[in-house]
Amino acid sequence: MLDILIHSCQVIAPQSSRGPLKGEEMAELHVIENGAVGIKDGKIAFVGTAEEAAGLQAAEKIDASGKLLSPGLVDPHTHLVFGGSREHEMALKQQGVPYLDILAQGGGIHSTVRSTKQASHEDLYEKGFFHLNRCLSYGVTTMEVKSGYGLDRETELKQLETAVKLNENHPIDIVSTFLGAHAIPEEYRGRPEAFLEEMLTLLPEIKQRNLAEFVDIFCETGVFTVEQSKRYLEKAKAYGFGVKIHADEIDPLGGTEMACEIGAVSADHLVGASEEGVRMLGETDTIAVLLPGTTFYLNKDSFAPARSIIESGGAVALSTDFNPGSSPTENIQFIMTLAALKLKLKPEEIWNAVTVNAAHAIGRGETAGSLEIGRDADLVLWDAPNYHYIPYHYGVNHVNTVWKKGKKAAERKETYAIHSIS
Ligand code: IZC
Ligand code: ZN
Repeated sequence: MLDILIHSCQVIAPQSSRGPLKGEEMAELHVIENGAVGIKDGKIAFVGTAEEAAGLQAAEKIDASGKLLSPGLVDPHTHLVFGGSREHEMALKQQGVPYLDILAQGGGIHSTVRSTKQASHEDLYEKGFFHLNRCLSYGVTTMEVKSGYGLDRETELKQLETAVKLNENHPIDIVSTFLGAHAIPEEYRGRPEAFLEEMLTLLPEIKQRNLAEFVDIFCETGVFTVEQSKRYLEKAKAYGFGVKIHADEIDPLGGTEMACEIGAVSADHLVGASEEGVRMLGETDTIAVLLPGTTFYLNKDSFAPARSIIESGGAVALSTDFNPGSSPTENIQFIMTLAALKLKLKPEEIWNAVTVNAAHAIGRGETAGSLEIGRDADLVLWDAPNYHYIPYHYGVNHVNTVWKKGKKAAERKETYAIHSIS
């Protein structure tokens, strides 16, 4: 006897056990029309058609006619734990002041570092919990969270410890990344190498206390060069971390090639990736995590070369890049719309990019981003008739219900008219 049977809806059932989907495979989405999914003891126990499910016993049967059922989404690149916010920079943006100029003038990331240093563990935890709730409400059940707003031992550890506690207490599963190399703090101005050495001294403790699985670096003009990033990430690998990189986000420096060369699990952003970088993504296992919300919010015209990456045989994942500066949004559904319009991804590619490939981009190919028997029942029921609908009807939340490990974790709550005018 099943605990729950959700039936009579369109089911999309990507399978991350097949490995990340590369090139043309990305357009293959497993869809069951008039489908059904059964849950037992927190796991997926049945996947098939509504006819096949007709005889099954279940404690609760949900008629989901006219709706869509998918696995919980995976958001593989966020800076979720931070103090303060940066709405005061909007006027500068409107005047056309570039992101890197704001950073060089001591604003941007530095502004968030100041707020994060001031915040207590409790402040960060409560704020993080609030944002996580929003991510969950948009259909995310697993996500990556980076540090990087401390740039010193104490505050970086405070951020990582907060993420661990959030992971323990919130339904969303969090995968942590150490991004101490996010900017060069004032005390180290002109001495990036010395700062990277200092950040490397944190790695043994982070490893030993299991505070992060990945190490990331912001490889960008005025931050860290490709050479510095390569040396830093190679050392991180030697300590046993998986590595990620913010590559070619604003200026085309060659971080994409370097990421592929050193076997990074993912290379993220890639707006300025070179042809060689795109070719290498097709030939290696490094996953391209694309963040079109950031390009949109930085007010740029040119987006990451997603089609070329797929045509070269690469694997693309999508993410919000949720952070207080270049992408203040938890809405991964809006990112799916940008992926359709700006990256020219097909709906099937988009769904694989926020499930299977996103899971592999954070080392969770075995546990997340999948709708297959035996997996955790992380599911989203959508107020949408089919999977094409989510990227299409944009800027609003289509989630009806989210289940995490078979338990209802979020439900649509909207403001309805309190009474009708009769
Ligand atoms: O806070 O601006 N790009 N890091 C690299 C960011 C954006 C986050 C931020
Ligand atoms: Zn980022």
